[in-house]
Amino acid sequence: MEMDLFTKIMIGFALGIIAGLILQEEAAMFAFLGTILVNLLQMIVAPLVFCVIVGAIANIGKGNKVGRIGLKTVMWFLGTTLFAILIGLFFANLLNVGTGVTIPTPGDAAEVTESAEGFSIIDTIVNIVPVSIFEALAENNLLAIIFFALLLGFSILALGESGKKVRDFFNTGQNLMMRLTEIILKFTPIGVFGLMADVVGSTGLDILFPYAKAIIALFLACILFLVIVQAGILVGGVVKISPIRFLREMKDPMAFVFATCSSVATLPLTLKATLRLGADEDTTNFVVPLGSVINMNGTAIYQAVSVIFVAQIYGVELSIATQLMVMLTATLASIGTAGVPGSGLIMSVIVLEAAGLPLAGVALLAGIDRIMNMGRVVPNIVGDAVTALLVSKSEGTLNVNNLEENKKAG
Ligand code: DAS
Repeated sequence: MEMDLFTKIMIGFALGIIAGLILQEEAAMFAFLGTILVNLLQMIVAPLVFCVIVGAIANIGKGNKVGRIGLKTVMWFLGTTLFAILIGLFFANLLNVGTGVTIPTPGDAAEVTESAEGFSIIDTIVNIVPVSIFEALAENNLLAIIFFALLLGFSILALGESGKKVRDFFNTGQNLMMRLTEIILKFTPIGVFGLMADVVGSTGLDILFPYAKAIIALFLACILFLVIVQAGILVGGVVKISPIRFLREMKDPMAFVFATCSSVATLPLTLKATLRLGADEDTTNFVVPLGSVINMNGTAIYQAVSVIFVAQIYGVELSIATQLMVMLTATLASIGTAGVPGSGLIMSVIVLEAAGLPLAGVALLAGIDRIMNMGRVVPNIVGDAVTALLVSKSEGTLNVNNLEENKKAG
């Protein structure tokens, strides 16, 4: 029987700790395995984001109604994502998730701190428009990649029927990149082993404390986000569906996504539950699939927690300007995150890069990624269902009372 990836990562994690304890400083010889993992994750970022965004836009359909629904949907997606990041930053700072151990910054520490501080808003805006898309792809310049991908996606949309071949090309490209992500993540247990051996070899078991704090911060932030935004404001207040009923209908997709860590794989279940809750079919079929690709509230929380975790572990102070940059990048990173297991980890490459933090931090995060993924993926799908209900309500098509009818539809 094949062991699942989670079990393998946990074995790599445990063996890494044992090797570090036994070999102490000499365990540094395994550090290169962690570096290979970081390289692999960096390698996939640009093509993954590019294909995900182009595919998501090129598939949204046309017409006035779609335009109106689309605008409301995207505004709500963005608003909740920003709020999610704030909650993530709050809990990460409250628990000081990265304190308890300090790992020396790889390379020149001064350089790292300097790049974290030397950030300018004007330069960032100018850099959104790439001189060359190939350069943007080569440099993992997320803003520029998203800018170009959006333009390309809308151009494909404008081509209508004659753009079918290009659309199919990008749809296949999206699936291809997701498959490639799965393959790359198979290396995670080995990378995690090398990294844990190195870290435990040089700092002992102290790293386990920040790990525990980061996991707790993420879960608390996700729960609070679900309660305030989804259950409180929407389900209870605006849409007026009782949270109990919402949970009853959503429990299957929530349990499934918790186990599989994939919003895309959970899509059929989320669609059915949203219809049963009373959202109309057109809205549901537009909002939920789009959300499974671009709306990742839990991933946004995760990016906030992970950036504070890595900064504190390496003893880097994040200025206010850098924290603002983190918010912007984490929002975009969550949009570019594919709905497959581990993709949030891949996107943390971008967020750490934007904050000028050592990318070795990604390998540190890889050790606890599956557990973090289980937590963050639940708000990801709940956000999609709630947005569909909200948009449906605003269109006057929400039908929350007729549960039997909705059951048939779902
Ligand atoms: N696992 C992704 C999802 O399916 C998101 C992530 O990795 O953060 O939603």
